[in-house]
Amino acid sequence: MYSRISIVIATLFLVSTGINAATVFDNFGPDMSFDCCSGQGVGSLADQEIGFIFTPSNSGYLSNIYVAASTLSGTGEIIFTLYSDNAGEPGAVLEEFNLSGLPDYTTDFQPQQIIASGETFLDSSRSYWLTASHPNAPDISVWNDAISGGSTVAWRDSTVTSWLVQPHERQSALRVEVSDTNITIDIKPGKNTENIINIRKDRSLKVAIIHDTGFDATQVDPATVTFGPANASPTKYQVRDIDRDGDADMLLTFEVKDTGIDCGTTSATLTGFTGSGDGVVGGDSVTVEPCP
Ligand SMILES: [Ca+2]
Ligand SMILES: [Ca+2]
Repeated sequence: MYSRISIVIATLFLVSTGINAATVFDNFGPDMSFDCCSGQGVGSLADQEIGFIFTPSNSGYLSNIYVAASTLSGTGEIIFTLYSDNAGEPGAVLEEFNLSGLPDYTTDFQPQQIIASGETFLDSSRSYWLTASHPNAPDISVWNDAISGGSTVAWRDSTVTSWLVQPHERQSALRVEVSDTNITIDIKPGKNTENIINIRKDRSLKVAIIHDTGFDATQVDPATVTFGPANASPTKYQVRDIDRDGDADMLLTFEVKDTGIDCGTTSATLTGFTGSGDGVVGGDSVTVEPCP
């Protein structure tokens, strides 16, 4: 299914922009700056959730989100949820991201990178909502504001069954990046589908980019590939027919310690570019052991 869609989208990009579209929404200031000392607090009321609507400037598969999130009290966790837009308010949940270990509010910190699954397609003719909520209310975390810009926010708490949508003088800090093409990757190709990674014993990890209808895996430039929560670069690569279907796939090797895969990791995403500059993204599940 995705192969045909991918071809169409890649073609549209070449026609419409001529370049790979990476950043499709960004309200960070120079050097990823944001407001240290203003933001949307979530968690103070049970299940409070707040977010704003944005429209991507180009279409593509969601690969990365950057936010600035901090903790005011409690466990330092926050949940970001991406929704489709349903007649001016958040509709269906498209993807959810949990962040933990947030830095303290009003301190100087780097924005957080959230690596998406690569499966969610963002359409530039549509709008989307990204909201923040707290898994442990009444602990409070903060989605820090951008330096400038207002927005339309949607808000709800446990006493409100529907969304309240209203204008707001601020906008939360957000960068959204997409890739043109969703690709099929196979972590530990040929092994069982659980993709078990022993983080004590395994030193290297093999990941295959599979040649699919409409996507030639050998077109990926290995030098542009990053993998896992820590954006590891491959230590080596080779072109081989991994799935034995007669066409050439690409096999990449990573050092496990470079990938950032750890207890709590349940999937890993690979991104890269083809020689002609199209962004590619794909994900696969992992099972990490030994873990408590
Ligand atoms: Ca596998
Ligand atoms: Ca093959």
